[in-house]
Amino acid sequence: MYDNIITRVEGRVGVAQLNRPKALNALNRELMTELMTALEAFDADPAVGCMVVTGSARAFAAGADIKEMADATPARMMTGSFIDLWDRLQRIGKPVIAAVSGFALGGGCELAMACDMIVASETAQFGQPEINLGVIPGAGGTQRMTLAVGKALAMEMVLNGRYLSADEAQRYGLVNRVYPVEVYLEEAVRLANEIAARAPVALRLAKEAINATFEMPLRAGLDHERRLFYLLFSTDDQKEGMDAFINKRPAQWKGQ
Ligand code: DAK
Repeated sequence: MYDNIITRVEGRVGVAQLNRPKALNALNRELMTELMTALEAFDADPAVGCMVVTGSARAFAAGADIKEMADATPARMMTGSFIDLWDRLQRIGKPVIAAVSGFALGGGCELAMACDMIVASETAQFGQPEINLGVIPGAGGTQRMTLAVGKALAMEMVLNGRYLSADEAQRYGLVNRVYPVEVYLEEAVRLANEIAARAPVALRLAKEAINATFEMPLRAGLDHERRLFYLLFSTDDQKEGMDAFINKRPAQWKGQ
């Protein structure tokens, strides 16, 4: 069905695996189009509760495709809808986990950071080496990396091309969990299935509320959170969850 990615459903988890091994999963337009189409299809599928985006053991993704970008002009980049593809990820309502092994560089690192959580293998390397190409990150690297690891380290990474190992990335708050390369993907899917078993509408709104932190001042974020909280009292799942607690039984979520 796709040429540059492989998709499958494991339990209630939609897995999208980047598959351009010869280019270390460099993110060209075709791959990004397929990835966004696949994630949107998972988002619309009630059998899927959470998603995992992954690559290979050697490379999550070594960045945007430098060969595709080399001759670009500003006008072509602005009008070429490449940026729109990246923006589509922000409109996915269900949680998305990046399962990262090997190189996560440039756009690869930005793609992982645009997901909601990162599970890494011990061999993962995170970096924003665009400075070596005479450019800077263009898909969130200067913003999300700084928010994740702080100004001091972000400056080193973006100005001087410093990579973070998986352990460093976890220590500095970029990565949720680190596992041996043999099991990182399985563990990411296990975590995703745990999340997928939770109340679906609450999951969506929880993700939306946390992500609002990066868009709004605190007062507006608190007000937004409260409105989402009130909204959940219109769902069957809220009634079910609280009744299940009171009657000491497991809740049965309907996603309504
Ligand atoms: N693009 C195209 N091809 C790539 C690539 C890339 N980013 N990375 C690797 N490849 C290709 C290599 O050219 C090589 O192909 P052949 O020569 O065999 O045909 C093959 O993958 C294997 O790579 P190497 O031979 O280089 O393998 P090594 O193990 O020696 O080195 C490496 C691995 C990952 C250290 C090295 O390949 C490397 O440094 N790659 C480039 C990393 C990089 O600079 N990434 C940042 C790219 S700039 C935006 C959206 C996104 C972006 C910007 C804006 N908007 C929406 C506005 C993102 C920009 C970037 O990511």
